[in-house]
Amino acid sequence: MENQTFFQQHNGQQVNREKQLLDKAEDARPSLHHKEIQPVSTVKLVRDDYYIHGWKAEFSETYERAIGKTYPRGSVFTLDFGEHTVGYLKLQLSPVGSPPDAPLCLKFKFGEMPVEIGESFSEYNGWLSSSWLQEETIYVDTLPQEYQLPRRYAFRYVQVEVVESSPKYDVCFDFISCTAVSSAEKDRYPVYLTDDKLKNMDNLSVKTLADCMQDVFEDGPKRDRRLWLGDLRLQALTNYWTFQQNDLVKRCLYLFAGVPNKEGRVAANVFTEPAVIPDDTYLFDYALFFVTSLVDYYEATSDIETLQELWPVARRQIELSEKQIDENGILKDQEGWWSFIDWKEGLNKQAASHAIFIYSVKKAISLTELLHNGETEWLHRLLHRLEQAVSFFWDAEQLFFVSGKERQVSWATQIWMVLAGVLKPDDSRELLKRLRKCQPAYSLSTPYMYHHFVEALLCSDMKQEAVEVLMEYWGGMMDEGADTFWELYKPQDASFSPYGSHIINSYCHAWSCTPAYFIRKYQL
Ligand code: RAM
Repeated sequence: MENQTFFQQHNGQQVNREKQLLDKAEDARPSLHHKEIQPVSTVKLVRDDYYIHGWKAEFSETYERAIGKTYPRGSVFTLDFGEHTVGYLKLQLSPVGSPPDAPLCLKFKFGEMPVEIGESFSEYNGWLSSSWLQEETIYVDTLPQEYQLPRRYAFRYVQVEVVESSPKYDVCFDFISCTAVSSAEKDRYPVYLTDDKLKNMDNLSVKTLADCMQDVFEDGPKRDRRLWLGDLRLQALTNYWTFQQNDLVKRCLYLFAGVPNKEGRVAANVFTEPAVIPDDTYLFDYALFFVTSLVDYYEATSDIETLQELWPVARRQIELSEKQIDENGILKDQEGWWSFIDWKEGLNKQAASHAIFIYSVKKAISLTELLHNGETEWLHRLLHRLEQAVSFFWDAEQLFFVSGKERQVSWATQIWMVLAGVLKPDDSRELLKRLRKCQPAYSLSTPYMYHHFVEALLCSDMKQEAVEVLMEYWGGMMDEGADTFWELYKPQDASFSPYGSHIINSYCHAWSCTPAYFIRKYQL
């Protein structure tokens, strides 16, 4: 019955409503800022097992020297921009020798990391499309010419190959630069840190966030270049402590709200070009993060109008999630990609998702209290049912929460239970200590889940342990030469990728940008 009403509303009135929401998203579209960046040098890619993925970039010659030279066909060189860059490559090309009697053909390969230049893309056999690998071949009919590559790339290194000029002329690059783009403005909350490593960590986090701030908060400027809810939530949190470009958060919330499915569920991610369309991926946890992101947004901005307007969408996520609990208030388990939680093979997601539900309902209650919309009672009843069911997940012998039929003990489950606040503070602390001591096999895979670990430690008054994790994990990426923080990082397995190849991993990734949030919010 409830569904029927929703469907009826969906046709007509609802469609208008969605258009209004998308118009609001459009109104909050940011402008992109441009900055010209020049390479600092050329580098040689050298195999060296001491370095991450077995490749190091060794200084070859300065940029000034490199552009003073002429390049015959067959020449290959690699530019180093000295930092992670997102934008459009521009070159001034001139012929040297006879008049150019044939088109010039150049091939470019872009890499956020040395491995992307060092290894051949033709050997890529991961399961994500190889078209994510950044390369491009151009033909230039007339010379001299200033040429700008049409596609935006994310890189530090660019390999340039002169595939063809002609026997009669060589090519000279009078200048090479990148028009870098980002919608990030000014860091409004800079911190003065005495510890160099923390300071550098803060800088890299802010840089990671800035490079992901485009027309929307992208998950990664190399891949997927898309607005994902789980990533948005963490970017928004970091943004409140750095750029404070709250209109960009608002825009993203409206984008999700404007394209729900017929039931009213928000998609896990949306495409924004050429038109706004939701992806056909729906995740239990990500949908609930619409609710929590709205609360976070309101807390940061006091924008009551947005809160009022988007509350029905948030409410609907809770209603739909409520349908997935059984008569005992336990969230039903499902197979596969129904909830994200983490990139961990074999991870059972039931208990962590149940905890996320509790976490989100608690946040929603704080909203309804503000809105005085008479919905607090319903949410309290739901919360009570969910909390009652927590005992179902507790294993009194192992002293851990377990998940699924197999009663799996994972890090993710314990962490989310702590964040959901289902234990008394002392018990949460004990649980986290036990977790660190016993090291259950279902460990954490991504900076995304490590974020939640650090947050759980900080919420449990374990500041020192939180700093240790930041230093070990994000500090580990820095020791490996990170310019921005990565999508995936497993200290014991540098080649880890859930996509079958570390070449396709993103090395500037939204969900990895949160050290700045921790450092600033918790004054680490
Ligand atoms: C990948 C991306 C994205 C993440 C999803 C779940 O596609 O890394 O950031 O949110 O997975």
